[in-house]
Amino acid sequence: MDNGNISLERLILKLHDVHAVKFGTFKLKSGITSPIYFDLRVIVSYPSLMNEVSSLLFQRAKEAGFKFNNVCGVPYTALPLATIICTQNDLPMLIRRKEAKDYGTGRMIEGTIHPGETCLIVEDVVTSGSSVFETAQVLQKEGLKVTDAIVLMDREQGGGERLAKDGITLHSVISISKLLDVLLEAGRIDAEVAQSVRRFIQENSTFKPTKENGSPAAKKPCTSLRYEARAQLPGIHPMASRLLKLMEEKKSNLCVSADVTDSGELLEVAETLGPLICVLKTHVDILHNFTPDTTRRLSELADKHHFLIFEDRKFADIGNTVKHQYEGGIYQIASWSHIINAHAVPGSGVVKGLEAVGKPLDRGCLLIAEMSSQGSLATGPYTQAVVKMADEHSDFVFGFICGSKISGKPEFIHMTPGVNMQSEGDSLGQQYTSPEEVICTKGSDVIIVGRGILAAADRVKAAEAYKKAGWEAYLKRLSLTT
Ligand code: 5BU
Repeated sequence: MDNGNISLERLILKLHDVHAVKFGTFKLKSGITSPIYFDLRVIVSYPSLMNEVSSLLFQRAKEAGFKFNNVCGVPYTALPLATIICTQNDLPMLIRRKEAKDYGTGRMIEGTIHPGETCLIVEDVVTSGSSVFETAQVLQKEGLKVTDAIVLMDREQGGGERLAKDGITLHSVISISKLLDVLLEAGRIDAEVAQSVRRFIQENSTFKPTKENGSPAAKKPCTSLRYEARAQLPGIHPMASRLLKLMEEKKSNLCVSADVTDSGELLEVAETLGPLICVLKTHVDILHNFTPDTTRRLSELADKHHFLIFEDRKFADIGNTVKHQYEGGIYQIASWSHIINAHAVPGSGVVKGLEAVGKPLDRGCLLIAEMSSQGSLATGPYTQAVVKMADEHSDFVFGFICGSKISGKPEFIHMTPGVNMQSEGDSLGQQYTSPEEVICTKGSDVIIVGRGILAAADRVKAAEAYKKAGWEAYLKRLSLTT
């Protein structure tokens, strides 16, 4: 165990000692009843605790490795924490006023502002991320850049994802999972309490766009940029640019998931639905009669009907193995699939291995950040880590498989499976939403539809309906944000 871990555990116990974290039944601002409550305001009465919290916050910022020129605490609890960080590390501080002065300058920020500089935000507890976001907006209005926020306690209820949508990475010192583990091990709480808190957190993500939780994501539609404008962004990945242009040309954000087991049928789907789609997704290993001729003819159809091929192989091994899986074997995926996807579980080696094969062939990769299936473990901090991995490998990674817009960068493409206009799910855990929900409310870019089209009596008619619904949702999103 390193020193960082030792002091983190000690800190958690101290926070519990001073009742900064409480267990019981608490009515929150939102009206929801919570089994856990944080009151970090009490720590101002404990100077050594204030120093400890401040140094762990600063240490976390250093570990995250980004650069900043100023520090601003979210009023009020984080104000003294920001002060300590700044005085101890010789950093300029900015103070955000809660209300503008009605005399003098009327300014919302106190301190010397140098537009173009970066300001780190410090906060005590994050639930939905809205307080951090409001502070960021005020700083950004003054010409400051806000890319990162540090928080002592992340309640893991969607604040990180919500901020990521606005281009702010949230770094936390203590996650609620860590807090529960430490308190449980120290005998401060029992397994039942820990379990009830875990359940509460899972069931009350503020990021889920429901009316009940009044999530900002529910109220605020996402990106206002047109696909064609995003295609022109400087530095955009060529595959993202190609896809965005193609979507605008064909007026289609529909990817058909051609989950058929016969090669002839796959080619027929490509021939008949090709004109209506931007991407054709395959699972080549479910074909019972695959030959290299299948993918040769599929490539011809992709050229003829202007769509991209996406082999949904979900690479998830060490770099050296995925290189062989991508390039070789019977399927030789790299030779015909424009797009592939990968799980981030193995760490960045998986992307490096795939990139070594795919980059010279001008291919692109999507990272699986969330899954549509019930009980998926790809949520919260995992999803955030995937976004970070994509940022670090944007030479090859050009987007995500996800349920909603998870990155604030318009260069990244968001593709969402689990779309069906007739059904709510299947008996094996698949969960469906509508094209409108995916594109307009959740801000994703591409709908991925399998059985919604394949199981229809008339596949062309069904594909036309999904194409229309997806495009109308995109136009609605534009109209709501312009
Ligand atoms: P469906 O028939 O629309 O349920 O098919 C969805 C397709 O998308 C299917 O090929 C899955 O393998 C794929 N998929 C998914 O459904 N959910 C995910 O999270 C991922 C892929 Br990743």
